[in-house]
Amino acid sequence: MLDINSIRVQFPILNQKLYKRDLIYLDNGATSQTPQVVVDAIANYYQTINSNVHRGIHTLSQRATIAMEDARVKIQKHLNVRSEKEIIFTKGTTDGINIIAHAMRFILKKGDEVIISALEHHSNIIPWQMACEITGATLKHIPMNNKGELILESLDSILSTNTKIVAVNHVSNTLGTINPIKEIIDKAHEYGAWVLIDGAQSVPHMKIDIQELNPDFFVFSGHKAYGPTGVGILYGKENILNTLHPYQGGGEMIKEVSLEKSSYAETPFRFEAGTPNIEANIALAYAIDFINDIGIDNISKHENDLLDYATEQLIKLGDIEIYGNSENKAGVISFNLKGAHNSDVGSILDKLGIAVRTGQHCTQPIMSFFGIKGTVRITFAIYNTFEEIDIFINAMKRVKTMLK
Ligand code: 7TS
Repeated sequence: MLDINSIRVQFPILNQKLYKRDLIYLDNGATSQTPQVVVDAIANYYQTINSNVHRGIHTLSQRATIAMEDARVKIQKHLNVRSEKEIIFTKGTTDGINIIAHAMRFILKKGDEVIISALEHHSNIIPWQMACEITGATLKHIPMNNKGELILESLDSILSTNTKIVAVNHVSNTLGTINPIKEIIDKAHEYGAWVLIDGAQSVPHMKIDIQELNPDFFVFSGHKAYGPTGVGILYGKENILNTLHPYQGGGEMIKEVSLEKSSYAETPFRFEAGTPNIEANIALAYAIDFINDIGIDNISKHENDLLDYATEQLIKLGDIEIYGNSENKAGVISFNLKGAHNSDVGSILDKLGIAVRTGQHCTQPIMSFFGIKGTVRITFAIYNTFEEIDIFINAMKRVKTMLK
């Protein structure tokens, strides 16, 4: 049995009152909280080894370099990636997708096709629209059904030898749908297309085995996985990455430079121009340790139990419409109280000490699909408890009497 209280004490931020009530944090899909070990890792970096990496002959610089490169190896092992050269430090999921979509501007041409899905976050839509706009390539998408599941059968008719890349998320941030990415990756590979997986909402919640899944690119954000903001990871296959055009030019990403022309370094440095977010990169490895100390399967199970319980209680409450009813679903519930505006529900919950997200969740196409303006969304992390769900449901009872 997991002792959630012993986990909660590692998150000082949770131990506070908002409007005289205990804070209940149910907005983990936007940003998860950071355990004390991660906060300490950041402070420790500045207190002991702060200096620039990969540059210095002096001891502090060497220590900072070793700490950051050790973090890269820890993340490599955690995702079961073949080589640490395939792990690139980025600013986050958005940055990782943009690095690849930008490189595709040098590859795509008229007649080529890019496939996304109806379930994507804007960060996995806009960069592809921009790449297609510049190159004349065509953007297509895998549609979804009323449960918020991708209609995989349609992929056969959308894929062709013109498809150059398929970019889909692993878990929908708005509906919680867990997409069948292994099938999507295998099908796309039959046509010789690359696949990018947006793992922003899966890495914190389930086991990821890159060598088994075999995507060409995989991205996620540190701040949704108990790590700091401003750091993310782009995984890419080494042989592909070394052929891609770098996103930004600058220090550390070069082999040789003259005033006329330069050659680029190999991955990962090819894509890490300039001084990186050193302390956050190092601290992300501490977040990975935190996850592994609890066990990712234990985290998945606890969040699934919370999902089942909260879904059941919300339905019992009545007058609730839940969006996203896939059999295969992670700890995300998007809903509306019938007749009430999502932001009114969210504002009242906030005054009752409960943090939820409201609105479109950067997924306007999903809102259009359901013909709605937005939803109230609750998303779980390992420190959430069944008692918190009970308090949330009681708060929703109050909201209902106030707004109906
Ligand atoms: N992809 C998915 C599936 C996401 O959920 C998010 C952020 C992103 C990409 C972008 O991540 P970033 O770290 O680069 O900003 N999702 C959310 C959310 O659901 N609420 O706030 C941010």
